Amino acid sequence: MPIDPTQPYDDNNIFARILRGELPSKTVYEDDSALAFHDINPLAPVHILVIPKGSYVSWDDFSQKASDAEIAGFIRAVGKVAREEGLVAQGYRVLANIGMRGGQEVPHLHAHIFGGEPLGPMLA
Ligand code: IU
Repeated sequence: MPIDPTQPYDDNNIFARILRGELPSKTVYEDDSALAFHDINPLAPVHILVIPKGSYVSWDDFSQKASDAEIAGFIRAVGKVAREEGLVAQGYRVLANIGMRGGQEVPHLHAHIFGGEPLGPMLA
């Protein structure tokens, strides 16, 4: 069920619980500002989620409230994960779903990284 991106941050959303170590994830990368892990329902041979460590529901509040350091850290983490996964030479896709029409289901900002095969014009 897509979420309302203007809702207050829910400390018990699934990604908050992963960040606190209360739930497991297949982590591929972690630094001070971001965590990256394999999506449990991969839609491509490589499907990784990158999340900021700060408590942001969506791109909307992240882009307004996060510090420049948090934003830079998140963007750099996405690029680093793609490089470490060997995706750069063949290309890959970064996608963030935002709110109802974007189809966002988890109310903690996440960037999807897709790769490992030709992706076509758009993922459904
Ligand atoms: P969305 O952009 O909010 O629609 O994507 C949420 C993603 O989180 C989706 O691809 C799920 O498969 C993924 N996911 C996950 O990796 N682990 C979980 O425990 C849950 C969802 I819930």
